[in-house]
Amino acid sequence: MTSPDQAIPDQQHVRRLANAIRMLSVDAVETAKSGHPGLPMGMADVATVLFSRFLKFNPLQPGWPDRDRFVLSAGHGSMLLYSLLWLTGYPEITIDDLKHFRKVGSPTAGHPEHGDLPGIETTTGPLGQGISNAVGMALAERILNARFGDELVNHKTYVIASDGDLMEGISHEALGLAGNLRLSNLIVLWDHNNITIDGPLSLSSHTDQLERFKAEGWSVDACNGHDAADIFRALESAQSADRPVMIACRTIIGFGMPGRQGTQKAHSDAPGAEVVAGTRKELDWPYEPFVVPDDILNQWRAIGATGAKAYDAWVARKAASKQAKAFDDTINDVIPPSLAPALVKLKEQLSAEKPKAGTRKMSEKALDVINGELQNTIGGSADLTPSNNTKTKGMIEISAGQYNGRYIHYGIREHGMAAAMNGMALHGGVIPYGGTFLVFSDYCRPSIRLAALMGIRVVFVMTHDSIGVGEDGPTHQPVEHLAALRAIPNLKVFRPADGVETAECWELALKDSGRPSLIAFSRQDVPTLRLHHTAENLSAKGAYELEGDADAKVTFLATGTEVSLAVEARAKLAAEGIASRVVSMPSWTLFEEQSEVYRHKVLGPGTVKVAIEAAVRQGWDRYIGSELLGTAGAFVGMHSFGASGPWKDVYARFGITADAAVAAAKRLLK
Ligand SMILES: Cc1ncc(C[n+]2csc(CCOP(=O)(O)OP(=O)(O)O)c2C)c(N)n1
Ligand SMILES: [Mg+2]
Repeated sequence: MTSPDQAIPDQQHVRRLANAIRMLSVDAVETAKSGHPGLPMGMADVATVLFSRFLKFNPLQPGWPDRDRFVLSAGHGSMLLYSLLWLTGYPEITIDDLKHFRKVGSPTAGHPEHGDLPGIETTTGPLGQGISNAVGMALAERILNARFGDELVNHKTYVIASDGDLMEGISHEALGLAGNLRLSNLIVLWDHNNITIDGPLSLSSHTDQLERFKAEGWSVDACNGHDAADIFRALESAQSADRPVMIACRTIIGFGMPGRQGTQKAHSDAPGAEVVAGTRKELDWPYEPFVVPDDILNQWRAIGATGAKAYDAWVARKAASKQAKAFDDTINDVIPPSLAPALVKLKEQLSAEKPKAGTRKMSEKALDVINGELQNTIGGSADLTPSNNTKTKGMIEISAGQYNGRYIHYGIREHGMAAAMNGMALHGGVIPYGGTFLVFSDYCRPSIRLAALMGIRVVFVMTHDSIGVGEDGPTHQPVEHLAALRAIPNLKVFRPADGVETAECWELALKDSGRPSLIAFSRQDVPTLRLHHTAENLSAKGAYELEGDADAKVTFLATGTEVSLAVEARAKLAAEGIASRVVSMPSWTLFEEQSEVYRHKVLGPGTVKVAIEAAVRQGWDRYIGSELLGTAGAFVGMHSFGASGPWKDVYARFGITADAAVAAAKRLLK
């Protein structure tokens, strides 16, 4: 509700509503013989006040763009969320789903999985991710608010975060970002129960969280998390804050579970029949498992129904708004049909002009076109803007109170940036892309993994993609990263060879609304290789023959900057009368999705294979054969960390050269 009822909630009333959450959680965990009852029981009162008095939501319209977002960052407390979804009347969740908590095929997974049920705004479980996604959601809200005004976009993001969420390093990045951007629509409810798995929080932390948040520019407050009036007071005063708010809710973990409450024993595990019976008694809940008496259920359903009025009013406002169509297009992240021809034009221009440049610069050229055609791309970088080439002409910066821009300075917060981008994509209405060095993809990896798991459109721009980084040396030279990223299911990994492939890969990344993409770009210059213009996106199949002879004896397989080495190697072989072909493989991910016939043909049956990539060999055996089985082609690439020096010297030092590829081919032909 936008303007919460002023009446102070009645303690006993809230307690009884909350006890429904508590017992459903206990019964579900007991039935599953696993799970986490402690958090749902501890935070039930807080959640009840939030859902009944503040949260703007409509279970019958879970996709309502102007709903408040509720993020259970401490995903282990999933039964809190599932109970609330069922109690408030989301039609997609049934009492049977609660009975099948943590069972294969049930939407009530151990931790909340976005997409399994409406109302699960993001996938949580890896601590720290949810609170960081929430920063992105709150930011997306402000960006859209700046564009469409209060009448269409004016909502809050609420987070329940646990001790663990706040101890994780990523939380530091997230709250620094939120504080700097002064996201006053973000409210974090910290489950301040002083307990973690190993025991009292004091075993591992004495952080003064209130001071910490304050230092990052947040407004802070504290309340007794079992006192309805106090919770209400804190939440109400948070509504008008001029900065993000953190409320420390002092709670007792496992509230109502005899012998376990207040201790780490309440955190997880089935309590057992005796404790369950004791809890029923303690909470004065004399009903069968999974039974919520009508009076309580009806009250919960009434809470769920309250938001319909606000929803209807919003629908009416939108219908009357001149911006209705623009808003719908934006919130649905429609890619305008003009994008494809604009990128084709760029490809044609590049094929004609043949620039010699780093693919990161080519990425900027593609982004110039993209950001001109799309209104909802939001760029950014983790303090490497001039290196990542992520900021294009005329992009206005987003800053505290100024949300009408399109570029975010995430600061030196790679993990926080990746998680915030996930949150922005989940919110909808913006398509985030953000950059750092490929070597620091490790710093983003848990969030990249979650983007892939959720299947959301986020574009991770990773420049300086090999030993071609040069002088900065092995700390800055990725070698194992491409292999590690290719191992993440549902992540599209791209490594374009030149400006033309770069434009193609960008198009493929943006067009796919159901998957994240990661594009690796070079620092060092490469020649334009696609000299014959095609309107067709040749990168769409993941790999294709760039050039070749019909009677080829050798196939060079390469990605990114090494494709030009393959082209050079082919010319050298040709001079010796040996026919060969060059296959560019900008995306293994997409190549693997092609028909067997296509893949077979592209790989060049009957030819010897030489793979060239300035990265570790892992994965290449699939295309060139196995050394162990004696069927191997050759691999020209990295077998160790890199070295500091001018990039050409580093390539020579590790034997990644056209001559090495030629020698390898000849060896195989013998
Ligand atoms: C990144 C990450 N590390 C470890 C875990 C395993 N884990 C789940 S909950 C938890 C900490 C429990 O303490 P707290 O966050 O305070 O939750 P509470 O027990 O109070 O519910 C840990 C270590 C995890 N889920 N995510
Ligand atoms: Mg805790």
